[in-house]
Amino acid sequence: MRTADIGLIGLAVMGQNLVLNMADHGYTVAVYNRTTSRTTEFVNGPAAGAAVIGAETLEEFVGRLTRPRRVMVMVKAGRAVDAVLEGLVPLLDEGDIVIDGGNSHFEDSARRVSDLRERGLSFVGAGVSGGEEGARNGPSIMPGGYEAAWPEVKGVLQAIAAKVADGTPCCDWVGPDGSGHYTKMVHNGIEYGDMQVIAEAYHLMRMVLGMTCEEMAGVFRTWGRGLLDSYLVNITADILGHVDGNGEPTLERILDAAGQKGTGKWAVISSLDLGYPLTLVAEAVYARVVSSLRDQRFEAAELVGSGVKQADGLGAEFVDDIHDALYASKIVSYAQGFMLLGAAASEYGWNLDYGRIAQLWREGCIIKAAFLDDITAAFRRRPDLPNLILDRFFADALGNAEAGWRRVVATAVRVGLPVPAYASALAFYDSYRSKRLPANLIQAQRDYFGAHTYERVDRPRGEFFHTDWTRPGG
Ligand code: NBP
Repeated sequence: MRTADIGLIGLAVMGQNLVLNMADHGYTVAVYNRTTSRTTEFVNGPAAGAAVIGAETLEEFVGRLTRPRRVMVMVKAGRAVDAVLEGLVPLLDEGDIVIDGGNSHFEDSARRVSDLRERGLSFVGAGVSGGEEGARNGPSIMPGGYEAAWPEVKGVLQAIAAKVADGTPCCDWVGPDGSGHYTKMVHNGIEYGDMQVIAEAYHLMRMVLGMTCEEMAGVFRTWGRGLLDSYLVNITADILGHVDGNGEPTLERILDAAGQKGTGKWAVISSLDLGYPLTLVAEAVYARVVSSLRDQRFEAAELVGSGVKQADGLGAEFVDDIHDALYASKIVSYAQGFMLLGAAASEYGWNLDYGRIAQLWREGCIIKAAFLDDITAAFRRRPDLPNLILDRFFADALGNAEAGWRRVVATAVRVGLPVPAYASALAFYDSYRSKRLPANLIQAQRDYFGAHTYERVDRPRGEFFHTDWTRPGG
C-alpha cells in the first residue's frame, strides 16, 4: 500500500491548493474531505497525476500516513475544527502532529495545544495567508503551538511557503500556545487597515480632486514603485485601470458596502482586552460597518444633505500630500500592530521575534510590502523596541510626511469627506508624542463621582490621593 508523508483534511479552495503545492515539492499527500465526492473530484481532477492519495474514511486516511503522522486540517474555522479533531484524535498515536492551517481564533488554538498535549499529541496552530494563489504557489505561514513538533513539520511548511529574495522562507516558528494564530490575526487586522488607507486615498482623489479612474491608476502605479511598493497598492492600480465591456471603469459599478469575515474585529477585541491602542484597524473595521448601513446613509443624506464642498486651489501637489498621509498612517498602523503583538507576548508569556515576523509577511500574503524590510531593520536595531515610532527611521519618516498628512486631514474635515483612518492615525501620533494630555481632568472627574483617587505630578507614582470636591478648598 502506498504511504503518504503528510495528510490534509478539508478539500475546499485552500486545502486543494496546499495539497498541490506540497506535491510539487516532492511530498506524497493523503487527502480526506467530509463530503467524499469532493475528494474523488479532486483526486481525479486537479490532482490527477500528482502524488496524492484519496481516502474515503478517516481510518483509511490515518492508515496511509507514515509515523509520526502529520495531519494538516484546512476546514472552516470554529466548530468544524473541533468536529474534525473529535473524529481524528482517537485514531492517532503518541507523537503524531496535527496542524490547523485555518483562520482559527488564537484562544481556540491555545486550548487545542493543551488538550492534545494531554493525549500525547502535538498541535500546531498555523496561520496561513495569501488566499488561493498563495496556497498554490507559496503562502506566508505563521506556525505556533507545541514547539517539539516544529522539527517534524518545518521541512514541509518551509518548502511550500513563499520565499523572500534571498530564499528565506516566509514561514518560521512563532512561539507557543496560540501565538501563530495571534500573529495571523494581527496580520489580518493590519490588512484591514492597509485597505482602508488606500481606499481613503482613492476617495480623496475622486471626490476632492475629481480625478478619473485612469488617472488614479497611474498614480497608484507610480506609488507602487516607491515607498508604498506593496501588493495592495499594485492591485489597486490594476483595479482602477480595469474597464468593463462598455469601456467604463468596473470599479464604479461596484456597490459601496463592504463585507468582512471577522478577523479584523478579533484583533480589535484583543486590543481592548489587553488595553493597547489599535485605533486605525478599529476605524477600518467600523468604516466597513458604516459603509454597509447604506439605506441609513441614503436617508441621512436626504435629511441633512450630502456631498463634498468645493475645495479650491488644490493641484497636483495635493496628490503628494495624499501619498504622505497614506504612508504616515500606514506606519502608525504597523506601529500599533506590533505594539499589540508585544502586549500579547507579555500577557501570554511568549518570546516573539518581531523582526522575523515582519519577514514572514514579506512575501506570499496580502500585506506583502517592501516597507516590511524597514520594520525588520528597526527591530534588529532594538529587539525590544516598544513602538516603531521610537525608531529614528520611522520617527524621521513621520516627521517628513507630517505637513502633507495634516493638510490632507484638515482639507477632508473642511470639505466634509470622511478619512477615519488618516485622522485617527494622526490623533494617535499627536497623543503618543504629547508630554501632557487632558487625562488629569478625567482622573479628577473619576475621583469626584466615584472616589477613584488620583496620582499627583509632584509626588512619586504609586501614591494615591482623594479630594472631597464638593467642599470649598477640598
Ligand atoms: P471553507 O472555510 O469554506 O471550509 C470548507 C471546508 O470545511 C470543506 O472542506 C468542508 O467540508 C469543511 N467542513 C466544514 Br464547512 N464543516 C466541517 C465539519 N463539521 N467537519 C469536517 N469538515 C468540515 O474553506 P477554505 O476557504 O478553503 O478555507 C479553509 C480555512 O482556511 C478556513 O479556516 C479559512 O478561514 C482559512 N483561510 C482561507 C483563505 C481564503 O482565501 N479562502 C485564506 C486564508 C485562510 P465539506 O466539503 O464536507 O463541506
